[in-house]
Amino acid sequence: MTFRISIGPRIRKSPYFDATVAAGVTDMTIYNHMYMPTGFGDFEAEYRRLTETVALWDVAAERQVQITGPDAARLVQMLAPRDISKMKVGQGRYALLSDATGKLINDPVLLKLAEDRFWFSIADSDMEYWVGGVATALGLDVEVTEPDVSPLAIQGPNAPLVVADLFGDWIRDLRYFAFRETELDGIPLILARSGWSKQAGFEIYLMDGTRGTELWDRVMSAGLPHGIGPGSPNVVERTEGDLLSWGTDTRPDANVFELGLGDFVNLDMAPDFIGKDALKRIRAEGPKRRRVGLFIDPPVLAPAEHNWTVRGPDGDPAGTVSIAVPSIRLERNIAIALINVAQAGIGNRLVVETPEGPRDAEVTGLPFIQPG
Ligand code: THG
Repeated sequence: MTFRISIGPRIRKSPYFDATVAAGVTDMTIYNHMYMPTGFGDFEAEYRRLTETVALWDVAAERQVQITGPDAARLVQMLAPRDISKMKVGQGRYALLSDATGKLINDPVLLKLAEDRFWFSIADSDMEYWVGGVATALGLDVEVTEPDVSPLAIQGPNAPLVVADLFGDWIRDLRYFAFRETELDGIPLILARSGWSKQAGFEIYLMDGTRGTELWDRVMSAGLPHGIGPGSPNVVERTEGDLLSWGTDTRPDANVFELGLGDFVNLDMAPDFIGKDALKRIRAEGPKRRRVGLFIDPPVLAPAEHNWTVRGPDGDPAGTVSIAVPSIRLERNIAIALINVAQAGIGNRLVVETPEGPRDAEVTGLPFIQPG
């Protein structure tokens, strides 16, 4: 069976929509109520571009939740389990959002644009309502909006060459997640060193949604000598490098520690934040599940992200696979799974219930491939 998704105003088009159609997009998903390309018809070529040359991605669906006003920093600190007091204007951070029970409800990148202006560059959940709701409950003097801002990612080992040709050599001095407001042929934008891959990369935050095609075409032209082509967030590369995909890897009830994100929370700092008590308790008790890698026995699997059940050798439930793919660089099936701690030891043998039947698997550490 094949079916189509009806196009209507409830699902939004990215400013790069027309450009990606012209570039031959074949697969789309919906993320933050917006179409987002996931394929251009030749997965292997797209993977090679990302890992060997450079790829251009429409990630406009990574929407911004903007917080402005006198209480902006207070609100951000209440939402984010990291110490933001030392963040300077022009810096970014990976800043998880936990609810009061320690559950991961989004894992945005946080950008500080001014002392009283921040963006959460969000994953696929409705954060504008959460942020606005918390501001309302606390009676804070802020405005919470979704601005006209649309990220375009340039990812791959040649990304610095393309971006230096477009903007100049200063881009080489940007630290990870740092950004600068600038323009290109009069197109207003922010250039950041970031992106959802383990390759070198930059993101352009377009600040005028009417100029998406112009920007896409300009970057494509600059990238041609460096081997650029269209691509999208890459399921194989991200699994090899262990980048978390919120909503795919998280499970509705998974907390920050189970997901292996403890390095991104500061439980011992003075400021309060939502989830602090719960996360302290979870840390003290120890998480019940752990995010691990699995090597799944041959033959080659079709990529799948449909929560396959994992069992112990006696058939007892052990957890869930969130993503399983054939690794192109390792030439074997790899998966990311959330596994009960007792069965999550490296080298432990488990059984994965795939749609083609049970498959033996072995627990391994993450990431599968170290960057660099
Ligand atoms: N860019 C922008 N917005 C985004 C994403 C992005 N919003 C949605 C989603 N991606 C947010 N999630 C992540 C997850 C991981 C990373 C970035 C965004 C990431 N992690 C690095 C890692 O795990 O190695 C670095 C983390 C660190 O050391 O601080 O880059 O991609 N605009």
